[in-house]
Amino acid sequence: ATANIGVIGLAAMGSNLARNLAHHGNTVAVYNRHYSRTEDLMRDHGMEGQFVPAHTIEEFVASLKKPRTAIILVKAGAPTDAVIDELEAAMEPGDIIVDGGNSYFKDTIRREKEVRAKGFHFVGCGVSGGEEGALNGPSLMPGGTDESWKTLGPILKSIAAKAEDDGAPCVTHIGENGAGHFVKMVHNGIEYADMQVISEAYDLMRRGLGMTPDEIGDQFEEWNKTELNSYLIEITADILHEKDKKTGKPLVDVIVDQAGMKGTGTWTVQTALSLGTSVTAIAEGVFARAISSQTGLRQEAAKQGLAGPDGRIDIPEDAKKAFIEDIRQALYASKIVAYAQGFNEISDGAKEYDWNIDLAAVARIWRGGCIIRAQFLNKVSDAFESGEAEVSMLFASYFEKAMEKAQGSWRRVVAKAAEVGVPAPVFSSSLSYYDALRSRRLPAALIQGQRDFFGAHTYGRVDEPGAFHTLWAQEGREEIKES
Ligand code: NBP
Repeated sequence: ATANIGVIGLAAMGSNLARNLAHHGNTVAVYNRHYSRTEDLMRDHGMEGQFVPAHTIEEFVASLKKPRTAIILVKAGAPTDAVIDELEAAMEPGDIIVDGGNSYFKDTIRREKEVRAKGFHFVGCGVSGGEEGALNGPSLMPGGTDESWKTLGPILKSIAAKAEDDGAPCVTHIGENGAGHFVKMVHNGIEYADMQVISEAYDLMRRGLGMTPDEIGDQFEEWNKTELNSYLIEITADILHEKDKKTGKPLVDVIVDQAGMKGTGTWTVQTALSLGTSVTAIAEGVFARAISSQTGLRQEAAKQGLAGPDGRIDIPEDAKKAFIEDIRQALYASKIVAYAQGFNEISDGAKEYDWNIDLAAVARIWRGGCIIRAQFLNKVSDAFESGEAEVSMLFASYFEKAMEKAQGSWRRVVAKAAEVGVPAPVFSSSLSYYDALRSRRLPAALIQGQRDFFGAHTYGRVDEPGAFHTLWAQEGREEIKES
């Protein structure tokens, strides 16, 4: 046996990760169900490092040094279970099975339990950064035992992206069993919100202010020099500057306006709903994609010609610049809310599933390699590091100040969007979330009254402990104390 790590599944992600491992001095056993992919990898990239190609899973396992460590990169779901079964049959207790696919964290919790019962280690590892990241340095979110981290940690550190500011590898041991895939899921949820706030800013400049994609691209380029500096802002500028080869039009204008999704955003929201965590910015990001793809509904709406203003923001030329700055501030404030909500979901998940997750470390490993990589994650990790963000990122002094500064702009933008009829679901729901947090008293008191009225669900009183019920049907409406 010569290989210190193995990769199973050599489609886009697996072959790139295997190459990345080989580039960093690992001897990599490689195996794919159909040998043709293994052949392709060896033919096209075999000279890039040390690979040990295998025709069968037994051959693959035999080529691994102990403790044998195999990273699975096959389609999430049943294919992953099938490969785990095959590995278990060929491996020995003490060996480490790593699932690098986009698995649902509850599947990972189940698999970890089953695999551990047979004496193996199981690591569910979130991998972010797409194919490019897998090759040149992803952000990695492994969950599993401390013991498996001892073997796996140095290997993962060698291939992870390095943060621009301090060169730290973008990987940390997230926690036990499903913790890594949970954090990866929330990462993707935040990504939905982040992409949507950028799109809302674009829409307000495009439809609202009548700017061209080129002009807006220039604006994003400028914004990328501010606290918004991030991968997503950078690629947005590039996309907006791109011209269609066929028609010469801005490419963005020939792309169908229906956003796809693969499900991790939906999982983030479903999980938040069951945890009772408010993740409105993420949810609106997911719903915005959903409505974009409800083609029947949109076609019918177009036929009906629903009444409303035309989206144009009528402001004098000399006020335009200030309004564009308002939009930038609204984007920043909404983004901060989305991240605050995402981190709350991670905290609530950690409580529910008994994980000890270092939120500062999570923010640090998102600084490089992944899609949401951004300068501002340095501030996020500082906020968690200092303890100021323990309850919410919004309470850390840096973000408190940012929100204070942004807030006038944010309100103007949300009000203007509503007035002219440009949808801004994440801008506006984030502002509502912020205002709900600021409110000393919420109208939930009235809801409790309603619940007690029709369902005798009881309510609490502000001046006395216990549960109370009003006999609404009775004359005189007597209140009774239930406990
Ligand atoms: P795919 O998700 O397209 O899966 C293709 C691979 O799965 C092939 O190697 C295929 O083998 C293998 N496979 C299947 Br399908 N069924 C199998 C089975 N029953 N037994 C053994 N192998 C089986 O590949 P990918 O896009 O490279 O993604 C791999 C994983 O990484 C997925 O879980 C994905 O969600 C995750 N991920 C992807 C990205 C991305 O940007 N693409 C990013 C982050 C995470 P075959 O060649 O023999 O058919």
